[in-house]
This record gives sequence, structure tokens and C-alpha cells, in this order.
Amino acid sequence: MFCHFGPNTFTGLEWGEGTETEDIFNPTALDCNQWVAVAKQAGFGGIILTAKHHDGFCLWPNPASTHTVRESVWRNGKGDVLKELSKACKKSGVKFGIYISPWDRNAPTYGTPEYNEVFLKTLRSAHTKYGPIFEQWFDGANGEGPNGKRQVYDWKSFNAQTHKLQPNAVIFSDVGPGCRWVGNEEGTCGRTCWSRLDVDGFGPGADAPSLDTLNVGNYNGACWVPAETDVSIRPGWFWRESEHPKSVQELLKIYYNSVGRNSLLLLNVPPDNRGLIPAEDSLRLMEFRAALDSIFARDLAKNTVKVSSTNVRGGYTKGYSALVAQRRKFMEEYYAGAYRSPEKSCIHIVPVDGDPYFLIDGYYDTYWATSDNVTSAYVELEFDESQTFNRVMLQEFIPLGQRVEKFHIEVEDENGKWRTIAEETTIGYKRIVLTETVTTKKVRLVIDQSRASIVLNRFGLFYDNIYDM
Ligand code: FUL
Repeated sequence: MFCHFGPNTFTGLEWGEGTETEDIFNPTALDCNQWVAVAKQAGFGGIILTAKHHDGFCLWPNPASTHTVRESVWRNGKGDVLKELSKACKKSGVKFGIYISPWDRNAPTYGTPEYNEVFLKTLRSAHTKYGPIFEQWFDGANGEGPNGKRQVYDWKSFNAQTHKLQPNAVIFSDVGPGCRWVGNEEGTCGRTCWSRLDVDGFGPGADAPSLDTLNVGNYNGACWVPAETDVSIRPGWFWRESEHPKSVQELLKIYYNSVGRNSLLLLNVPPDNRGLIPAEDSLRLMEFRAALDSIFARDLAKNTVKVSSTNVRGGYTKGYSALVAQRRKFMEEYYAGAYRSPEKSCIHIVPVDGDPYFLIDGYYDTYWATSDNVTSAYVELEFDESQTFNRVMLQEFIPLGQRVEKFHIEVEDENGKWRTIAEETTIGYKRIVLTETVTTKKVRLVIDQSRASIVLNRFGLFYDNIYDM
């Protein structure tokens, strides 16, 4: 969840001028526990707060600035939104992240080399006082400062210091290095979406690759920089009394166009001038959550009685039950920590090649794989009774890269004839294909082209009677 909050919440502006008096920031009932409770119930994994937007106002007492909560009347200058939010997040197990705009319409040094130092100090302060952050969100905006000059940003130092102080934080910008902007603010990732991107010679803001490239990635991109789709639940990024949240239909569309297209979703839910998420937004989020829960509650692929494929890596052709039992046991131990190395926080991934059954067994780390050089193959699910669905969920086992470049889905009709219901390109971490509503006893996922042997771990089927495409 993205939270845009600051002087603009009180002035109604999207981009503050930087000349607003600090006293304008004066939420009457700020409660970050409420934001976190809403986020948690809606199913968000983390919150990213605009700690400093273009107006330069800092929501924490930043020692590198004199335009902060400390200079405001709010809580007699003793308030600190980063402190409150980071605490609330920690308590609830929601991750905490920070947006900081390098563009600053208030900082007197903006437009001079000195500002880069000020900005590094600003980052240091935000990165050392509030515990671990999961994402540092860098806006690429580069407008004019109070003296009419633009800043030449020292991205290298900004990233290096961030990595040093917050080694586990994903750095977002137009070009990563952690994850990239999706190229628009409408909530639409490319139907083809590669997590790879060429960043050499590019940078955030004006130096970014074209919007199209950000939207679809680069097939042969040298770096792994997955797309993150940022979009607001309301027309603006900041709260405004006259504006209202999007409908559940619109939110579902955004979900399918982002999460369903190999992208992260960062949905902005702006707190109001009381410092609370308004009831209409939290209500809408709960409706959205309920819709997702009902759509994805029942994976019809679980009703499969026979799963087969044209190729299986390792040649496990004699049935999979022994292998599955072995794998289950391994997974139980694995999740209990048996295979984690004590000195590292990361998990050792011990891949098990395999049977197409792994597409429907519910584990992420088990997958169907084809032999080396087998880059086209199909999987077929067969049911005793006809199943009705209109959503197909596919996932690649991303630790082994993003491979699939072209696929289609076929169903068998009553006369035994196969019919194509969808033709698509990439899959990635997760792909949700929207199809017409079909009722069938047999469905095939045909991988037409893959960069290397196919490594898929999910083939799910769902029925959505809420989103009207
Ligand atoms: C943009 C900003 O200019 C908007 O105000 C907003 O913060 C959006 C998320 O990023 O670059």
C-alpha cells in the first residue's frame, strides 16, 4: 500500500510549492495503527509512505532540513510520522517502506552540488532511525527548485548509501536497480512483461528508457528489474474531500493488469486531513479483498483426476506418487528450517525437477520441468466432471529465471474437438489469463516457445463472476 500524505493533504495540491508554512500540516487524529490495520485486513504485505514529497516537507524531524514536522504546530513539533508508522508496522508484521522525492521545491541548496550531500543526509536519517525498510521508492521527478535550477542527481551515491544502510531494501526507480516503474500511473503493466531490463546508459527520470520499454521490459535485458505498478485508489495521489475511491470493478481490472501480468502492485490509499484512512476507502478495500478471496477461493485444477504432459524432465514417467511423497517430506523439513544455512537469512533452494503434478500440488518450490532443449510442450488436465472457469493462473519458478515467451490455452468440447481460448506471450512470476467462460473436462496449456527448458509451478483454474470484462 502506498500512502501519499503531507502538506498537499491540507492544501488540495498534487505538487506542493515548497513555500507552504509548516503549520499547514496538522492532522487532528493521526493514527498509523489504523492505516496498518486497514492495510493488513485488505491483504497488503507492506506500506510505503511519502516521507518527503516534492514540496520538501519531511514527515519526520530530519536534521538535514528546516521544513519538517518539528517546525510545525502538530503535536507541538514533537510528532514523527515515520516513527509511528514504523512502530505500527512492526507490531502488526506489515513491512515498512519509504518514498523520498529527490526533487525538493523547498531546499535552498537544490540545484547545486551541495544538495546531493543534503539529500544523502536526509536518506541517512530516514534509513537509520526506524528499523529495516523493505523498499526505498525513488521518484525520478527533477523539476526546478526555489532558485529556478534543476539538480543533477548523484544516483550512484544515493543507491550505494541506501544499499549500505538498508541492505535488504529493494530500490525502486524508473530503472531499479531493485524494481522498475511500469511506465504509467493507470495501473497497466504490459501484456508482455519481461522482468529483465537494460539499464546501461539509462537513469531515472529524463534518462529513463521509453515508457513502452518500461511497460514490457527487455527480452534480452542484462539486469533483473521486475515491474512495479503504482496507481492510486483515488483520482489524485493525495486525499481530497471532493474525490472518491475507485469501484471494485476498477480495482479488479488493475489487479488483473498488474498482479496478473508479472508485476507487483503498489496501490495508493491516501490518509485524509485527520490522519486516517477514510471509511469509504477502507470499505472499498474490504470489498476488493472479499472479491479477490471469493474469486480465488477455489482452484478448480484441484479437481484434476489425470495430469499429463508431452515431456517430463528426468523421465519420471511411471507415476509420481512416490516422488511427491518424498518431495512433501522434504518441503515440510524445508519449511521447518532444516535446510536453511544458519549464517544466512536466505533459503537454499534445492530444486526437484519434475512431474506435471507439481503444477497443481500447491507448493511454489515444486515444478514441472522439461528436458534440456525442450522448449515447447503441453500439459493436460483432465476432470471426471466438467469444470467451468474463466481465469487461468500460471506461475514460473522464478529462481530459475523467466523463460516462457509464447503460449496458448486449449479446451476440449463435447465432440472431442480442441479449441484455443487464449493466446499470450510471457508468464513470469504470475500470470492470470482472462478467458471467456468455458465448461470442459479437458484443458491444455501449450507452451509454444520458451527461452530454455520450461519450468512452471502453477496451473490454476478459477471462476470469476464479479469482474465484468
Ligand atoms: C510522481 C509524482 O510526481 C507524483 O506526485 C506521485 O508521487 C507519483 C507516485 O510519482 O512522479
